[in-house]
Amino acid sequence: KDENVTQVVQIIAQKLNINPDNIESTKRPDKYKSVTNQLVNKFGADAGRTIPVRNIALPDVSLPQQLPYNDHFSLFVPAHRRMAGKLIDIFMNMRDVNDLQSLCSYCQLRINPHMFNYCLSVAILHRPDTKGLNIPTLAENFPDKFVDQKVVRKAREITTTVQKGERTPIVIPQATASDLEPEQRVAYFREDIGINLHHWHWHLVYPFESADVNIVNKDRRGELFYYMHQQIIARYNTERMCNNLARVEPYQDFRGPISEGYFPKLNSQVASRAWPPRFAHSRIQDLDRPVDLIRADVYQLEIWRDRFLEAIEAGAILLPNGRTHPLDEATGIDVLGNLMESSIISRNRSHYGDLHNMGHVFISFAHDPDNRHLENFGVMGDSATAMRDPVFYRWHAHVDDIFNLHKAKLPAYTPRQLEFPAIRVSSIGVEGRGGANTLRTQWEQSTVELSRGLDFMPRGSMLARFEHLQHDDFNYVIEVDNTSGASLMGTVRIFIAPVADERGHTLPFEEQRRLMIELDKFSQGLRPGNNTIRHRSTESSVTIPYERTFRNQERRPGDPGSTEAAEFDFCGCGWPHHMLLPKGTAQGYKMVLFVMVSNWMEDRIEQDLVGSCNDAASYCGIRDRKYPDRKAMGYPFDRPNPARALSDFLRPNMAVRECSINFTDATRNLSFEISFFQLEVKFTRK
Ligand code: CUO
Repeated sequence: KDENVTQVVQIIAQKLNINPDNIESTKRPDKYKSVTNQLVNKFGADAGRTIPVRNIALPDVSLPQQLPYNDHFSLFVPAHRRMAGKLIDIFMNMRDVNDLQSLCSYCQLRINPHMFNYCLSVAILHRPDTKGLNIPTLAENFPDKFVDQKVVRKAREITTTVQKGERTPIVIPQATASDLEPEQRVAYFREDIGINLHHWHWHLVYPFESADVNIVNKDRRGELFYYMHQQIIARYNTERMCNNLARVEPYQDFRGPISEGYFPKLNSQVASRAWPPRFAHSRIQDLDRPVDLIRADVYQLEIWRDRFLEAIEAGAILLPNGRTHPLDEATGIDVLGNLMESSIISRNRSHYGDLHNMGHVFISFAHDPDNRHLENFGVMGDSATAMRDPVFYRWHAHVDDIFNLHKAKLPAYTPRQLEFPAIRVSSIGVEGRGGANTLRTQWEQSTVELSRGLDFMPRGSMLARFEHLQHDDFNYVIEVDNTSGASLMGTVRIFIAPVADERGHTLPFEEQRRLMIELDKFSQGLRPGNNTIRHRSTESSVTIPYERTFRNQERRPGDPGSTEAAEFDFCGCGWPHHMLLPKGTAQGYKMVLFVMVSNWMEDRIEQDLVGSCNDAASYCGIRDRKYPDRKAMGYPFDRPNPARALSDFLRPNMAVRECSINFTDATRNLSFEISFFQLEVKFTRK
């Protein structure tokens, strides 16, 4: 074997759209050479680095290979999940990084690229020897899941016809529908690249299936599934209200039509197919798709749902051995979350089934339930694209309603559970460029580099511009009085929520609490006497910086800057900072800012956080650690309370402030350059 040839193939083959059959032929040295020569000719001097590949005894990858190379891959389709679970295990069990690399070289052109990318990303996130390794975000490898097909086509055209220095950026169109479609008003949220990347990354950190149960069974995983998606619904509903839309209607009548249509305007490069649309008023139907090994009736979804309702009503779930397990205050939501999702740590999958995942599947095949048109699933079938579709929020609103039934069974928090004796919060406010208690939002234009995500040919830079929501940075200013005479530690929890419903009526507590958006949570030392806490919005425990959403520097442990690189794997999970605040309105959208200081001694989890990424822990948890707050996620708004209004709920250690979010329909002069391939971000503020 010619080792140099092996090396060159491993690097270059991945960059080119090679027919896998040609690569199969690499087993035979003569053909192998001819392919290599082709590659070298095509790629030329740009192949600057070679990677030696160890010859290993290959594990059996026949199960994952059953998914055709050019098909779509869905985490929600049970058969795909099983194949992916197997591949994750194979990757996890490789002896060391070199063996893993050899296996990857083998798999790369034999395994469906979407599944390969997903499983390798999960393995890199979870193997102890790859923890410092940066994983490429999906936007790098598959920009076609994030960008209008017209843009990709245009970019190809320009890179072949226009000289490098003479290209002007393509503008990524914002509209997937016209003004006739009211849902279009919140398309900037649904189709935001950062939001969709967050969602994909979250499901990567919390995979459904693996033989290594530790990968799936993370601390309070089921509860985080509930909470992260609950927050998405709270944010989306607020966003809708800013745009004169009513809160989302839960999708609960599985026999009724789905009034919203969605035409994604995305084209899959791997499958060379447009992502199928869903026409308005479609209904989900019984599925019989042998090609996906799916045969399921809508009736099944209803049965599973009814079993959840029964369990919640009874306050206990049924276990496979016929016994029951109580849904208690501390762990009930976690148990339910795992049953609902469902993952392999569901306590009784044969009884409670696969409600949430199969909801995605039924909806995503509404256009072709029996495969008669040979169409693939719609965007709801892929965690990287699902949030683009209005029906995603309708489905998750229903899922959230079910969780909320359980929360409603729990006793309301007592004053003792809410108060922090000796601590009085006298005020909260915000200060920023908008002046006191006024937050400002506007559009911002960013530039993405598409050239390397097109077809991996060295064509020179090709930029595309897109617009997204942005807000001015601000500070929270919180006045806290500590009368204990000693220093104390507090947990500061900050939320924001609308004050009025769609018709302008003041929101009752029960509705408002479900719209509470977590903005930040941090621990804070409190000296005896008055304390003025100034805390920057950019330090939010919910978000990751805009640059990190897209960033992917190719660094490895040991490389210069690797300490920083170590932060970029798990840390890709996090709500994108540019979407921290709702859009607001031109007149100023009234919201209430809420702060609570609770006793950190009761909240804290004793654990070492050195070297771990924890800056978006609220929605993502902390890698290999416990969720860093003992309280229920969403506390103190996770359960109902007899209070009629927020003002009745307040205790001395809480404060509120009405503020307004003022939106300016203009584009801020801030430019970013993001390469989809390297995801290297440069930005300059002018
Ligand atoms: Cu994240 Cu339904 O769980 O998409």
